[in-house]
Amino acid sequence: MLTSEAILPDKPNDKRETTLSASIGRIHKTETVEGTVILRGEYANAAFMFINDQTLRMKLFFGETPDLRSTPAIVDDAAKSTIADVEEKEGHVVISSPALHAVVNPEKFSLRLFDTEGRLLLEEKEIAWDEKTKIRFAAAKTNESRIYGLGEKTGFLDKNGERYEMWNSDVYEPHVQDTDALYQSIPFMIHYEHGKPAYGLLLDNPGRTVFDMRTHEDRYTVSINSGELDLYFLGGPSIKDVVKRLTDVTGKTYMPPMWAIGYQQSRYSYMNQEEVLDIARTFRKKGIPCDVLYLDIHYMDEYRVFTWDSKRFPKPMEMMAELKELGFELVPIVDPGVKQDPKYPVYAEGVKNGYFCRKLEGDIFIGKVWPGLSAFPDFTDDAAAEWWGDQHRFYIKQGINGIWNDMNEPSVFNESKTMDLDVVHGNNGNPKTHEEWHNLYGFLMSKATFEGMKRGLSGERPFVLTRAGYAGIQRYATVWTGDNRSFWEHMALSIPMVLNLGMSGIAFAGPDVGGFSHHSSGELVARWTQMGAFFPFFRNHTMIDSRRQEPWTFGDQVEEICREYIGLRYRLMPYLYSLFYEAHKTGLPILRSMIMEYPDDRDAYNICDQFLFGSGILVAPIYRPGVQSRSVYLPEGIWYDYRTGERFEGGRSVLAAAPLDTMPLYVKAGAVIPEQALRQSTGEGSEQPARIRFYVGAGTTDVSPFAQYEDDGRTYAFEHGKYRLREWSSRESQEDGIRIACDYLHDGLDETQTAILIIGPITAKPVELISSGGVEVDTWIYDEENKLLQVNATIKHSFEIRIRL
Ligand code: MIG
Repeated sequence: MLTSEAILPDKPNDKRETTLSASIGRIHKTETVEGTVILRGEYANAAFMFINDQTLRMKLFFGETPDLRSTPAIVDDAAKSTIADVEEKEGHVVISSPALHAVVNPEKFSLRLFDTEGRLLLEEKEIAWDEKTKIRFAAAKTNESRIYGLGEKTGFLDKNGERYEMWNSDVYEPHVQDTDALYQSIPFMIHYEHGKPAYGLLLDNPGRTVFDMRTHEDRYTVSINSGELDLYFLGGPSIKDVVKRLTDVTGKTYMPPMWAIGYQQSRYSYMNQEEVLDIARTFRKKGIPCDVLYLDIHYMDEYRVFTWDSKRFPKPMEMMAELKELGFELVPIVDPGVKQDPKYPVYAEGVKNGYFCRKLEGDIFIGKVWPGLSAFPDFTDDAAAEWWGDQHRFYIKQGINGIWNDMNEPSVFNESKTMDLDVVHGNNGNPKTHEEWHNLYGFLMSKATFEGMKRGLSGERPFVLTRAGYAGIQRYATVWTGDNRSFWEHMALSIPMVLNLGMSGIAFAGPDVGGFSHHSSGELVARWTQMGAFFPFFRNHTMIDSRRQEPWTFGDQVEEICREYIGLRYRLMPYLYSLFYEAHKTGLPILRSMIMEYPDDRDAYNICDQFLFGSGILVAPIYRPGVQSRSVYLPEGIWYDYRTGERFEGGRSVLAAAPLDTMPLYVKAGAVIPEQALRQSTGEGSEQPARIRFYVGAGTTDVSPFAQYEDDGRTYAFEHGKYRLREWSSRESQEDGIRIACDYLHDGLDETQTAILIIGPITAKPVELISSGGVEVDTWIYDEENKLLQVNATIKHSFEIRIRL
C-alpha cells in the first residue's frame, strides 16, 4: 500500500508532454509504387495505401522504401491494397478512393480526410518526433467530440478527456480510473460528433503507446514509444460502419461452439476431481442451467502445463466421462510459463528445439511465475507456435474442447512485471524486441492455442478464453476482463468496459460475474447474475480464499433469482446465438451502447448504466445495493416491458420497479425474438416447438428484420452450408393489418419445423389469418387477456401470414 508519501510536492510529472522537434516538412516528390502513394518530405516520408475504399493506411518512414509488412493483428486480406487515385488540385495532393479523399498540403505536410460528400472527417494537427522512435500524431477534436473504443479501459463510455496507455499489464490493484493500462491493448478509437460522420483510427503498434484525449482541448494525440507509426483511418459514416470496417482489417469474432455461450462456473480453484463432480451434480440437482466448469491452476502437477496433479485428479478420464454425461464441458487454465525442469518433457523439448524466448546473446529468458523459474514460448515463430498448439492434444484426448489462457501479458513476478524488454522474438526471421511487440504476446499465445485446438479437434469448434490481447484477438479468443473485485462499482464499471471492447471489435467478452477478489454478497451475486445473463461471456469466477460464489451459496432467494435469469439466457439462446453469428459475419458487437444504436440521440452519448442486447432488447441492470427502482432511458420508439407487456413511448426516462428478483428489461416494438424452451445445457435436446415472439406496434415505422441463425452448434459444417438463416419481420398498415413474414436466406438444414408464433399486442381478436408460401397454420388462438395471438404452425420455407384485424 502506498501512503501520502507517494504524492511528493516535488514529484516530477512524468506524464507531461515533451516538445518534439522534427516533422515531415515540405513534400518535394509524389510517386506511386504498386498502388502505394509515397510522399517524400524534407525530414521523413509517408506511404499511403487504400486497404479498401473506406480504409486508408498511412505509414511514416525514414529510409528509401517503406516496410509495408503488418503485424499479425491485420488480416491477410487487408494487405492487398486497392488502387488509389492521385492528383494535384489547387496546390494540394489529393489521394482518393471512391469513398475517401486525403488532402495533403505539400508546403508543410498536413493532412485532412474527407468523405465523398465533402464532409471533413479528420484533420491532422501534428506528426512529430525527437528521436526517430518517439513519434506523436495529433488530430483535431472539440469539446463536443465523443471518443469510443480503446479496448479494455476503466472509466465511462465516452473517453474524451481521458488518457490511456497501451501496455498489457497484470494489474492486481483495483481497477479504478487511474489504472489505465490493463491486460488488453486495443490501440483503436472512434471519433464521433453529433450530426457529423464518425471515423476510426487504428494504430498498429504493439509496443507501449499512449492515446491522450486530455492534455489538449483542441486535439488528441497518439504517441508511440518504439517501432513505427502505422495508422489506419477508417471511414463511417455511422459508428456501426466504423466497427465493421475495423473488423474488416483486424478480423471478425470466431464462431464459438454454442456451449461456450452458456452459463459457466469457475473458482480459483476447484481443488480436486470430487469437488468438480460435486459442483456439476449440484447444478443438475438444483436445476440451474450450466454448460462449463473451469479448472484453475491447482489441477496441474506443480503448475506444469499439460500435466495433471495425480493426487487431486487421479482419474481425469472418469471425471470427464461423468461431466459429459451430465452435459458439461471442462476448461482448464494454461499459462505460458513452462517450468524450468530438465526432467519435464515440455521444457526439455522447448529448449532442444529453440522454442523459448531468448536474449540476443542467446540465453533463454527465465522468469518467475507459479511453477517457479520458467521459460516462455516464443509464439512469434511459427514452429514454436505450432509446437505449443499441438501440446493441447494432451487435453483433447481427455475430451476437453476449451482452453483458458491466463498470465499471458506475459505476467512475470519481477520488478517490470513482464518479460525483459531486450528479449528478441524471432518472428520467422524478422526479429522484434519484446519492447516493440509486448502487446502481441497474449494474442499470439491464444492464436497458437486456437489453431492447435482446431487442428486437434478435427471438425469441432474450440473455445479459447484469454486475459491478454491486442487488436484482432477476437479472431482467436474470448476476452474476460481479469481480476476485478466483488465491488458494486466493478459491476457498474464492467458495462462501459465491455461496450467499448465491443466497439473495438471484440464482441465476445465479459467480466468475472460476482467479482473475483474480495467477498461477494448474495445481493451482489443476484444483481450481477441478472446482468451477466445478457453479457456475451457469462462466467462466475472468484478468488482463492474468498467466500464461495456458486449461485446456491446465499440462500433460497438468491438461488432462485440466479436460476431464473440464467434460465432466461437459455430461453433466449436462439436470439443470442444469432447475434454471435452476426458478430462473426459483420463484426458488430452483441452488447451495444445506446449511442451505437441511436446515434442521433444527443442524450445517449455517455449512457453506460444500461445497454442494448442486440438491437431489440434493452437491459437496465441494478448496480447498487438496496435499490428497488431505477430510471431507465428509453430512446425514441415504442417499448414493452418484457415481463408485463406494458407499453411505453420512448424519447424519455421512465421509473422502473426493480425489487431484488427483477431487472428491468424492455423490448422494442418491431423486434422479433426467437426463443426456445428452457434447458439445462445448450446441448440438451427438447421436444418443444420453437417459439418466435413478434413485438408489433411500431406502426408504419420501418423496422429491420431479425436474422435468425441455426446450425449444429458444435462443428464447422456451417462453413460448408449446413446452416439455416431466416429473416423474421412484421409490417403494419391501415389497409392490410399486420403481416408477419419469414424469409429463408439460406436453408442448409432442410427440416420442417413446428413453431409457435406469438404476435402482439393486438387489441382485438383478428378476423382472419391468410397465409401464403411455405407455412401451414395448424391452429390459432387469441389470448384476450394478454392481447396476444398464438399461431401454431408448421414451417417449411419462406412464408407470409396476413392478420386481418
Ligand atoms: O495471479 O490462476 O486473473 O482469474 O484465477 C493469479 C489463478 C493468477 C489470475 C487470473 C485469475 C485466476 C488466477 N490468476
